[in-house]
Amino acid sequence: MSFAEIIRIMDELDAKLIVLLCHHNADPDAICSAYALSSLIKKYKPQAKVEIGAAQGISRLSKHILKYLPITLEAQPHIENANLIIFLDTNTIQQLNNLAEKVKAAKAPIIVVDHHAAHPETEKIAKLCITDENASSTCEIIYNFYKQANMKIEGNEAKALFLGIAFDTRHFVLAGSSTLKTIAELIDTGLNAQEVLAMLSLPMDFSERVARLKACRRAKLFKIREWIIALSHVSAYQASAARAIIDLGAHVAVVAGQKNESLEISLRCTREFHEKTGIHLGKDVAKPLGEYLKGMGGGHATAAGVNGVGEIEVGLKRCLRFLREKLTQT
Ligand SMILES: [Mn+2]
Repeated sequence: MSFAEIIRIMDELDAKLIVLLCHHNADPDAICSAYALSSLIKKYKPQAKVEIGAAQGISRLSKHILKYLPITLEAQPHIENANLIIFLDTNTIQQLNNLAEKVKAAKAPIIVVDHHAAHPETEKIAKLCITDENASSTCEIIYNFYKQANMKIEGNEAKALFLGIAFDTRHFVLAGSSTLKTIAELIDTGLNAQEVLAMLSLPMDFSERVARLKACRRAKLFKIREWIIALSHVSAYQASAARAIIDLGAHVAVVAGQKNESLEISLRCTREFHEKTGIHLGKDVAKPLGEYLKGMGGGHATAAGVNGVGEIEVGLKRCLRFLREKLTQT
């Protein structure tokens, strides 16, 4: 399975409009792989129009990257007129959110390019799935397309692929030997690794810095068994503040904020806390806390959030109680 097959399908269809789609809240791997693939397609089909669309916008970090790379995103990609649709970094149609209905209604064949295993439902609707679970990122797969096509990669495309790989490997921590070789080859094209890597750091607003520092100063610490739990409050940037408190050394950080009647709470914990206690912040703490606060709560094992109504003090106290109950059960 390779880029040659994509070209063959484009030739068969005499494709004039090709729409590349990224998952909702598209991350740097998604937008950068779409950008590099669009450039590669244009080299083969200079007459064809290639659009890149992302369901319900892109992530904050992706927006930041757009300041450095000339990636054009269509708010309303012309899915209905497309001759070919290609999903990037996206393995289910549900990840396309608001664009899913249009894709379902479209007549164009679908190709999936992803480093996650193809979902059985997606395999049914796709004409071709190019998936490689050994690839670090979708960008690495696109890099291999360039190699297969014997196309030189340089300039902005090289930067884009470098960024996507750096992001998905958490700045190379998760990169294996073949990924690092790819990275070395990208650096050999002449890109400045330090300079490009810096594009992945979001500049922090002044108000965010103040919010994080205030939340740390106000934190109340509790020790339950061997775990340090920090409760705090700040009127904005609760999630960022909770991350800051974890970085400082707490195992669990809960940061609340009140706006008028509504109460927002962000929860974070270390991976170690989740693994050793089995506590899932989203299911075990945020969900019941959301119900208690007459709102909603949920999230991941180590990062969760709650929206509800009530006083900060009440929300934090109840949260501590849920944690204490869970910790004394295990
Ligand atoms: Mn990815």
